[in-house]
Amino acid sequence: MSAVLSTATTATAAATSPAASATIDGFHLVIEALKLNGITTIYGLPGIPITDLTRMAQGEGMRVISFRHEQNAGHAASIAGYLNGVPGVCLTVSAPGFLNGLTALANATTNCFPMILVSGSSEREIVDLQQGDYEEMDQLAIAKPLAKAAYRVLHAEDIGVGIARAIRAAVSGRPGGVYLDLPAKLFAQTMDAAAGAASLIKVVDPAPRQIPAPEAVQRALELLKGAKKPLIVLGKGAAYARAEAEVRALVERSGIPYLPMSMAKGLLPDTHELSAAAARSYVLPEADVVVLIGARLNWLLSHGKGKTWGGKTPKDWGGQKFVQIDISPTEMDSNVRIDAPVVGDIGSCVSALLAGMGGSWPKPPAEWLNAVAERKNKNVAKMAETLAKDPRPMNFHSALAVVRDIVKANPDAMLVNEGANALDFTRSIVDMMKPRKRVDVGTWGVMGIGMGFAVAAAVETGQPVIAIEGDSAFGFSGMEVETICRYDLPVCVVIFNNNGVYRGTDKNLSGGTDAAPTQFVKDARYEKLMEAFGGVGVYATTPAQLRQGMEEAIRSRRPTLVNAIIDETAGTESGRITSLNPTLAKKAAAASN
Ligand code: OXT
Ligand code: ADP
Ligand code: MG
Repeated sequence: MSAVLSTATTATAAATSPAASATIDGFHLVIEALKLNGITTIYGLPGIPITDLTRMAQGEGMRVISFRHEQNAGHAASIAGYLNGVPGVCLTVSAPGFLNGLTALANATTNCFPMILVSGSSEREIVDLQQGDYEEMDQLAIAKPLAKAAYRVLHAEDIGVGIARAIRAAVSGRPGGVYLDLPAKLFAQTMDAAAGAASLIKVVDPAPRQIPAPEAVQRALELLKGAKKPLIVLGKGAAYARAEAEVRALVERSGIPYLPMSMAKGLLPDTHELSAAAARSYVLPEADVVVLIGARLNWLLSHGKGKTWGGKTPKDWGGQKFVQIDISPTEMDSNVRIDAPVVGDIGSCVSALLAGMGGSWPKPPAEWLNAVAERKNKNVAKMAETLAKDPRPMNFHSALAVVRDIVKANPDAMLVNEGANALDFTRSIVDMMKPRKRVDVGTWGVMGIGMGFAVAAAVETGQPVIAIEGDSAFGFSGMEVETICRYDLPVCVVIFNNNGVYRGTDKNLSGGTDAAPTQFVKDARYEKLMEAFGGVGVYATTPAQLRQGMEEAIRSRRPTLVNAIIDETAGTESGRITSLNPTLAKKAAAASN
């Protein structure tokens, strides 16, 4: 506590008269409360009323990463939270800045990423009477439905409690986004420095282990023991839980094939012999008992029913039995019956399963393992054939063959990925070898995470970052290349430039001269954007140029943007989720009847 006291006193002394040197103000209480809890970086965008907070935080030794748009700062904070298990903090101004941060807050809540959106706000008395204050908005009310929790602090002596509550809410149980409203007047409030220091709370055990009930573990083991075609599905919850050692032991001891969801790739190396990623459409309908570990049965898993799961009609259940390991009890039965719910943190639950399995556990029947391996090998061989081709113009596959090699050679590098085709092809072609190295559009399939995630990935890990971006996807956060250059981050952005959303060949249905809604300016020179801020721009029309550009970026650690020109006819509508497009879904349904 003495450290808090002395820093606070020094900082306050600089800003106020000597007589008032034993006081601390709201600004410094916020800073000290964050630092006390191990939060050392703020992602944000300054302005009234938080400009001085950003300056003072930097002055007090925090890293302040200042963005060009709050949405990107928010996404950065959320992925920092995911990578560290400590909430990432995004700081914004009131109304418009706050609103700009909300997409990221909601996305964090949806994806179970712990973050705290801290926004300055206008005066309560004026806001509540709607008297038209500067940037007036009832921010707390607006944030509530989009956040796991939302709090407002009115008095300096409550800052410690407010930040403690925000931290606990963000990381305990199912993680999520928390909103913390700090009205302008709060920052200038002062209190006795010793009392201020005493009011701060260092949160003890913010994400306590949650041990599963022994009978739940037993039920799951009995179900698994009788399985003929068991399958494990790993989700990003398992990656977030840092449960890779336990999960690996479970997979290897049980000998059960596993399917990684997108951000769970690398939890075990994608080259693991029990990975069934390349046999996805075979294992889901065929499996008889499925163990979900930190993965929800949402749209990405076709809600656990329908044709993907072997149902006869699109709505049928496939008849699988499910074990689900999750920290959130209400996740159970959310889409289909969960026969063996195991509620607790993944590390504790998987450890309990391992303990219950004892020394000897029967491997799954050889017919099942052989069938999965056969299907997987066939798909891998087919993919290898496609990747070996070298078409002109370059297509997604020939470009990704290069990215795959570079990621393989740099297993510690972070991979950020967004787009449609640029996302889906990357996911299935680029193997990940280590946990929490792949971050992407997640549960919402949201575009715009790219540069925010890239900045935070570089800041938080210190590793090189490779961002594989559709040209449309990049546009949502592209201005942050200035941020990347300003902080001189080792980020290599690769834009898969196919002149548009999904492809560049759409037609204006009216026959008019306006471009079609999905088309962009042809042959746009995105690399010049990076050059404008002092980074390196590369224009690549061949895999060799792409390889050279990426290798040099990783070697030099200089901000680099490779504009990779992709055949504009190569993509498909919505990538791999064409079936969700209402018109195409209707056509497909008609064709299958
Ligand atoms: O088993 P089968 O035979 O089926 O084969 C599978 C695997 O077994 C196999 N596989 C392998 N084979 C060989 N070797 C290996 N290693 C291997 N691994 C796998 O490959 C296939 C496919 O495997 P996968 O991917 O696992 O399986 P599948 O069936 O695809 O999985 C299903 C899903 C649902 C889990 C998966 O598809 C998935 O995760 N999808 C995520 C989709 C997603 O989120 N997409 C992003 C949103 S699309 C759309 O909304 C876009 N918008 C609108 C918009 C958005 N999103 N946000 C905002 C704020 N505003 C607007 C926009 C604007 S995308 C977009 C921009 C698009 O344009 P860009 O220019 O950016 O991008 P381009 O398309 O590139 O132009
Ligand atoms: P994916 O998109 O990879 O399938 P989801 O985001 O759908 O993953 O699911 C992640 C799940 O992990 C959520 O249901 C969440 O409650 C759960 N989860 C997050 N952290 C933990 C943890 N430490 N222990 C157990 N479950 C967790
Ligand atoms: Mg595109």
